[in-house]
Amino acid sequence: MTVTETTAVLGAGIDRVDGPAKVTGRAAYPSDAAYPDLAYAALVGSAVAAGRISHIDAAAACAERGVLTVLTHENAPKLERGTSPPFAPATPPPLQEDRILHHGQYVAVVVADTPQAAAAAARLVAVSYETSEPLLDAADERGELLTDPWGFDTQRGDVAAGMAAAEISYEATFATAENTNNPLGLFATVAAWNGDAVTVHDATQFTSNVQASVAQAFGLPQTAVRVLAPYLGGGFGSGLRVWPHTMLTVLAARTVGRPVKTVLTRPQMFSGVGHRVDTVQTLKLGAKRDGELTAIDHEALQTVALEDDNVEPVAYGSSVGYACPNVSTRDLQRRLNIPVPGSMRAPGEAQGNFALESALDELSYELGIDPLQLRLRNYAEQHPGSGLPWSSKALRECFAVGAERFGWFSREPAVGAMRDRGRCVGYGMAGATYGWWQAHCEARATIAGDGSAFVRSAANDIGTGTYTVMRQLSAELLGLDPARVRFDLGDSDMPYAPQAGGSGLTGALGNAIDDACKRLLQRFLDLTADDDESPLRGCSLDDVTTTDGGIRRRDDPGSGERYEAILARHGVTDLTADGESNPPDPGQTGMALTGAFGAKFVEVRVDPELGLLRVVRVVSVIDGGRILNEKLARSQIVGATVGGIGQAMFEETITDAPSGRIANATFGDYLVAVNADMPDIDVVFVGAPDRNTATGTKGVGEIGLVGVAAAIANAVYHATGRRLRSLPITLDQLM
Ligand code: MCN
Ligand code: MOS
Repeated sequence: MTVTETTAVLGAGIDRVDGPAKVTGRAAYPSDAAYPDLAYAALVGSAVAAGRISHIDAAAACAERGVLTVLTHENAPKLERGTSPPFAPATPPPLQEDRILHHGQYVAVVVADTPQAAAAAARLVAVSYETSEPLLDAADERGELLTDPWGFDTQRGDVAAGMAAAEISYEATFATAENTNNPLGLFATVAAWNGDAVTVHDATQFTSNVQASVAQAFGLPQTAVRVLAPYLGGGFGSGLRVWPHTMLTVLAARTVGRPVKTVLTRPQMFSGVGHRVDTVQTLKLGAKRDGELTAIDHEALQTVALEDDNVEPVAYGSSVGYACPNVSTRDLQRRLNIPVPGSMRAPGEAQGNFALESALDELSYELGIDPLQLRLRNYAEQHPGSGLPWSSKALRECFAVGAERFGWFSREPAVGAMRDRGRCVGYGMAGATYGWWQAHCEARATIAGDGSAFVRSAANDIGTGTYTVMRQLSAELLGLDPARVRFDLGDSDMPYAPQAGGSGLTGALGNAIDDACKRLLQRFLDLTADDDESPLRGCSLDDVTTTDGGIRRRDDPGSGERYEAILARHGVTDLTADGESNPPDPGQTGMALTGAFGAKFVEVRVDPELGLLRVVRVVSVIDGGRILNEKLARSQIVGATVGGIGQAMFEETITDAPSGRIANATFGDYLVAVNADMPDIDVVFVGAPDRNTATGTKGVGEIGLVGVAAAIANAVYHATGRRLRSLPITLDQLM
């Protein structure tokens, strides 16, 4: 009963099942939650980045018509810090003291009858500060330096010996800018108390954790907190953590005794829901003349907020990318007076891969080896750290198929040798690996009396397609038409689910549903076990298949029964089973935990006089294990490629010194890649079902972004001879 093949229901891809609700406006996003008597909160942010509040005067704001209350550190009740599951650590609880840790830190919440009244009164809250000099720069040595903050550093072999054995050595420093996630949907929270229990509608990628976190912060049992998050207007990682505005909304609603809604402003989205940290990275490589790597040494310094535990393995990725015997990777953090960071699509890999894949490109020129050949020369046949076999790896095929589709072999190897109508033409490529972050997940499956299915889990669909692929998967497992399966998510009353993050939800949830459906089938077989009237009498799970709305014998596909017939005959109204999935244990499976792989090929054109850079073609070949819905998976890779182009060429969050204010916190000033910047994006999936889990999927949400920036920078070098080691690549660097 394992689903590993492409079937009529799975693979090719059906349209999004939530599409009609979204385009007709029926899909209720968190900010759409409506309550009679709803009040509105507006948040006041600190105007300085460091120091303390010397005086705060809310009298003028309180006196405004329609204002219900103003909460500040002087009158806010105590809040505990929320829960900290991996990759979604709790943020410091708001309004607990007079210290200021960053610009934009919430110093007051104004609650009023209308959003307009709240926003107007928020401007009347008078705050005086005792300012101290903020730490804003990663290079500022006064900021505390954390080494190996999460135990991710890796050490294998002997890097010094590897360097000594090298015939050619390489060292360079790379820098990547701070980026901001910028989902289109402004994050919002609506909180409504009912006695001692609270319902929270929240913009989140992790419903179950908002429930646990709010419960912990407010000293409630989890059963007193219900979190609803059926839709999210994008997240790209910013919805992984529970942010202060969520806690403040719950607090405000309790204070005024009415439901309260908070919708962040766009500038607050820059300081209040995380960002991709900037990095400075030093990369050293040692190699033989034939291209064999003898040593990799990667040290990455990233920034982090004061009193925060953001996690971002930047250098770490260099330990698993290639088959090098001597590797050291070290991640360092500098604590600064900056807003709390968070994950942004492919956190860590996005920055670290840029350094590694740029460095390999440079090395290939020094060695006179084709960049693609250099990657193949160092192909990791086993997981380089553990030596265990991969549970699936088709990176070689990614390279081969990509090179073929792109026309890599027609590339003129010399720098600046390719021209077209006055433009310098460059071909660049990069390899991409993504980690494996599947977490414990639960699901519940029911077959109703009419033979239709009802499957649920507290998981999230953040625009990815969870609703669709889980309905498909359930239909396939139970042998039902997808139209007869209702799959629902986004409610913390449903079985626990981990974050839609780390590209791990499809694996975690898919395998939990697989387990639930198998247990459900077992319950049916328990009913028919000694049922003389059933053709399934005595059958075990291994003896049957599911199709046409019921169960059939494998040895005699003509004999079987529909679910409703079994239920009716036994006088049972419906049957339910709970299932779960856990990360496979390499100690038991003998296989490494294996994420997605990819190969990126890019063509750029550079105007040699104006420095104008255009990406004209991207070929992205991905090994995502078994693909559940190719249409949606492709959409993931296209979207992530757009994000990668943004990272490479446009996105840069700029902090003003010494105020610590984000200087470009609007869509007018913060550039993202738009339609007019988009090249032709060709996406291909290769590979086989992953052997580590029942459903055989690997994540595809982030791998599409990894490698795009390096491939672009490498293509720029090929076109122009300019080696650009800092992102974003801007016009002035190319003049
Ligand atoms: N899929 C598939 N076959 C697979 C794996 C995935 O068909 N083998 C498809 C499915 O449609 C699935 C989607 O790809 O819903 C993403 O699955 P997965 O890779 O498991 O990623 P998650 O469900 O964990 O989603 C999170 C991931 C991350 S970490 C970020 S960041 C991100 C991303 O997804 N943010 C997104 N994609 C996004 N897409 C949209 N529209 N909006 C975001 O904010
Ligand atoms: Mo994705 S950055 O792990 O939500």
